[in-house]
Amino acid sequence: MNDGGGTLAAGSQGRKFGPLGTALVIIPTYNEAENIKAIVGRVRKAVPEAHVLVADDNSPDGTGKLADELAAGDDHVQVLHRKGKEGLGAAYLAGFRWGLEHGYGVLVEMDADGSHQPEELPRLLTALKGADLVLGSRWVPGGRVVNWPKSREFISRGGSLYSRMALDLPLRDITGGFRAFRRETLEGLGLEEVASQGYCFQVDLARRAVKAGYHVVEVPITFVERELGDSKMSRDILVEALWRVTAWGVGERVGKVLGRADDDKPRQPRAGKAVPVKETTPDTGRSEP
Ligand SMILES: Nc1nc2c(ncn2[C@@H]2O[C@H](COP(=O)(O)OP(=O)(O)O)[C@@H](O)[C@H]2O)c(=O)[nH]1
Ligand SMILES: [Mg+2]
Repeated sequence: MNDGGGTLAAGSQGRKFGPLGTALVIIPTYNEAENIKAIVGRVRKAVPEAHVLVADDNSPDGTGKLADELAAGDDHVQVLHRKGKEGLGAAYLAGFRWGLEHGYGVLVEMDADGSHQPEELPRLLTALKGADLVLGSRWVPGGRVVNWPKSREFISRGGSLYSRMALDLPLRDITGGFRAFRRETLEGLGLEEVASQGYCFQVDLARRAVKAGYHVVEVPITFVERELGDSKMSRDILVEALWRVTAWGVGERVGKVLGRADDDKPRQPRAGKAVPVKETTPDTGRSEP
């Protein structure tokens, strides 16, 4: 299904959703000098009304400086300079905080390396009109990966399957990082408690959203493996994901046995209720478009 309406994956139906505010596309970078200009340009073209925040971890290859040059010539582009490499999760948490503080209504996660195609963003945003969280998904009908070695596909599919079973999540692509959140969704996830950093950061957010009763929709995407620069995937990142997902799964089961079902209770009233959403105007400190 490629109509942007999304595939129902989890959460309640029949809800009314408020209008979407201005979107901020957060792009975490570490050594993406070869990719940053092209990816920001593609986002600006695909969704001209959206703003971009590059969250750079002081990349030794000068990505941050290139991003500054882009920002100097475009009032829709901002750069968050961080002191050093702290992992994808920490960069996103800082980017979310910045976006929420500046009043954005939609926060988007997107990689810098072209794996997530900006041209698919309008479909994610269309689906978000009827959802709390939209996941770009490789593993629902219509989704696919291009130029991935079988080994990467095996790890990715296996990671989602394991997370799905261990955490009892009705989702297909749980480790993906092309996502659109309503600000209210992020505000309800308890981000201050999130400590995960690599792939399990994505699992952690998806798990929190489902357990909190949010309406999560998966939209098929075509994921294109990077052509330039290097992947930061490492054995440590995989090990972190494996132990954290396992620990969460065991924790949930033990909690159930001991009668603590808190995790399964929605943090927010869900079914049949509209989430109050106010139209927000980002305060970027610059003149508005
Ligand atoms: N700020 C920041 N970005 C990171 C870090 N690690 C990875 N990234 C970015 O996260 C995105 C995904 O990383 P990538 O290496 O492509 O992972 P892969 O797609 O799983 O191979 C890219 O835009 C990276 O530049 C980090 O420690 N800090
Ligand atoms: Mg990548």
